[in-house]
Amino acid sequence: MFWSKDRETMPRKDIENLQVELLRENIEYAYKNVPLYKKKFDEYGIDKNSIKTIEDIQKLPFTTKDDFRDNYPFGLFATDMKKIVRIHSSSGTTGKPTVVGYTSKDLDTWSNLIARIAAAAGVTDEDIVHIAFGYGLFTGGFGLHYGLERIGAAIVPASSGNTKRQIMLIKDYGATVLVCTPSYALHIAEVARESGIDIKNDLKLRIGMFGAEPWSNQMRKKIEEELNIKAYDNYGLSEIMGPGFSGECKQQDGMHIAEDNFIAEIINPETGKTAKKDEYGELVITTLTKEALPVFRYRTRDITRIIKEKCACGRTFARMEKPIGRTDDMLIIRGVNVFPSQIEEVLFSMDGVSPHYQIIIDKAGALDIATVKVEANANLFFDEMKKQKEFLDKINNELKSSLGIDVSVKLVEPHSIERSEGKAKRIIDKRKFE
Ligand code: DLL
Repeated sequence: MFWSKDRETMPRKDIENLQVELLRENIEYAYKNVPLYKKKFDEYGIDKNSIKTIEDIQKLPFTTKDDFRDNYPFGLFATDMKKIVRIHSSSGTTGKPTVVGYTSKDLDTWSNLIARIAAAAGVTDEDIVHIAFGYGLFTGGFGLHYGLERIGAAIVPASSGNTKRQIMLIKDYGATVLVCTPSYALHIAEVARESGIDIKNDLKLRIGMFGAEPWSNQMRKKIEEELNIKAYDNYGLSEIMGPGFSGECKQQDGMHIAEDNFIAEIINPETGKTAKKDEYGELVITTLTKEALPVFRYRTRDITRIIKEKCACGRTFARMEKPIGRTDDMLIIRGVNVFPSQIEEVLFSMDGVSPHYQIIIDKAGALDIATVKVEANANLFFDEMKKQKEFLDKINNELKSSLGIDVSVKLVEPHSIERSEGKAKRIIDKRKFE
């Protein structure tokens, strides 16, 4: 299903022409209204005439999280506060949060972009949508809310917390769509099962729209089986708007990027150079229609790749693959680069472990050491030492053959890893406390 078919099926040439036109306008707009961009563009000798083709975007300087920090709280806003009607911010574990603002035009654009990804996942005005993202400074709750409302669905703004109550509401109100993080979806399934709910018969859920954290295709399979739904991924980040940047269609084969509102690039995170076609690298995003907060070449630190081939659904917008992780979360274990998501894929492909895990990273000299804590299934021979050892050896071998490294795996009791109601805390990096 399409929300804005003319746009979503534009010939690629027209998409690029539109991007060039909007980028040129946006450079002029930011130059006039944002001191940081005036300074950066002067330094780089950039004006709108520097952009003739889409590749010319590579002439522009990057924007980073530090630019947001240095201009905290409102220094990057391009409009005066009178025009700002909403403020969100990213959680940020250390230091000041990243603050983002929206004009009413921005909120309108945002709702349409969410409506687009929801329609692509098959949500209609007949659906009852349970939103279990936190409503607050986080962009997830309010972002999804207004877009789904625009589709005409009935929204249950449950917000996060109190999982048992959430399940009661999902059941009693007959929710057909669940919106939250993938890790919370699994937790909801777990608590529902334990509370004696027969998910297939007692619940009416049919679609999940999950995002805000990395999750593997194996995890998707688990969620789909456990909740008896189709689970669709969507991606975004506060700095460029929030959710709505990209989302999956029925093919579940990459998230279509709203290329009429953003330019997406992939760069080599070390050199900053544009990656080759189909290559993995860091996603860099330029906004084309944001009024309150235009951002040029924002370095997301998320590692993914972009596929431009036409999708079977008919959309021409390029797709991004599920991000495999963040550059900040990449481990170098004995010289091998590893992302936590690769460890997740191996764990989830094994019978006997539950989908709850944590990776603890420490340093021994110059080397990173990773220990994976994973919960055994309740019925996994917890007292039988020999069988347990055999099982651990099997996981270790599996990890070694698929990642080429040794990680030590610890089986822990069911329920001993903390469940999250928002983004799961998968990585405990002890190196950062040194
Ligand atoms: O997480 C926006 C969002 C809300 C997206 C709801 C989707 C649904 P932030 O809190 O600023 O914004 O965090 C952004 O989360 O840079 C990624 O590292 C990660 N992330 C978001 N979506 C995905 C996804 C929201 N689908 C950061 N897959 C991003 C993998 C994701 N990582």
